[in-house]
Amino acid sequence: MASKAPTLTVFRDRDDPGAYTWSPFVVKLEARLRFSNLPYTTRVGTLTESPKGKLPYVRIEGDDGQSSLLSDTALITKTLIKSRAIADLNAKLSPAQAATDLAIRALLEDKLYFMNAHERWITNFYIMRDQGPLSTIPYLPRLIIGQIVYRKALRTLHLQGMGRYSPAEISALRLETWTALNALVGEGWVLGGEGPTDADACLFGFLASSLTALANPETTAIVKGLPNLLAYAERVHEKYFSDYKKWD
Ligand SMILES: N[C@@H](CCC(=O)N[C@@H](CS)C(=O)NCC(=O)O)C(=O)O
Repeated sequence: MASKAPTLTVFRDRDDPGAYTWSPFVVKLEARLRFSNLPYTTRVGTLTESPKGKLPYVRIEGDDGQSSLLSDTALITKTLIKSRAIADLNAKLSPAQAATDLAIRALLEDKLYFMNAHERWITNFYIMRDQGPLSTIPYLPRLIIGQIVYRKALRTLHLQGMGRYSPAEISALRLETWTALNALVGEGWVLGGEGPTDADACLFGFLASSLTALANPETTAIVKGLPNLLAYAERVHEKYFSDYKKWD
């Protein structure tokens, strides 16, 4: 499978080696790398250095000394598959299974993500500001940057559509979504095969970040009440992330 492994650095939202970050996309990427046994190191990144202005991004250094920065978890995965640094975990899926895998990722990344964003940036804004991603900024500038980020979150959620639902409607959507995901995972992987696929990396990313972030108490309570999802998260943690601090 693998050609010579590149040296990989994952730039994350948090400088806390040995801990999950609050970003579901960061955990998704780390899970995807671990599913393929590709070693990596982590560092804190900034949105301004990220090629697409989002976290995570990676630095890939080849044995020819060339290095490049790359954003977007799906594009990073595809690039690493193409260079044969990681296996294509979806290669053996039937077209219908591949469509399901893609649909699950879209549900998480393009729908649930915005329910999370509402819970974190609107309902629990002060936790995000003072204990979450903005907490490393000195207090006075943090107040100003916090306001800018809050207004940006409101605008984004309105444009995306999630912001037009009432908090009660978002809560109902959130419960419906996590309950549906709970029905997907039984004893094994999302698609029921012998090993994980891309949808598993994504689901675990959303689960671990939801279980460890302080700014989504409603989501944490929902997930903790769904036994299949909780058991799934624990299985993946034990097998692939036993060096990381687990959720309480
Ligand atoms: N499609 C991207 C999404 C990444 C993403 O949305 N990351 C969030 C953190 S969880 C981010 O960087 N948000 C900052 C912003 O949008 O300004 C991926 O798969 O990497």
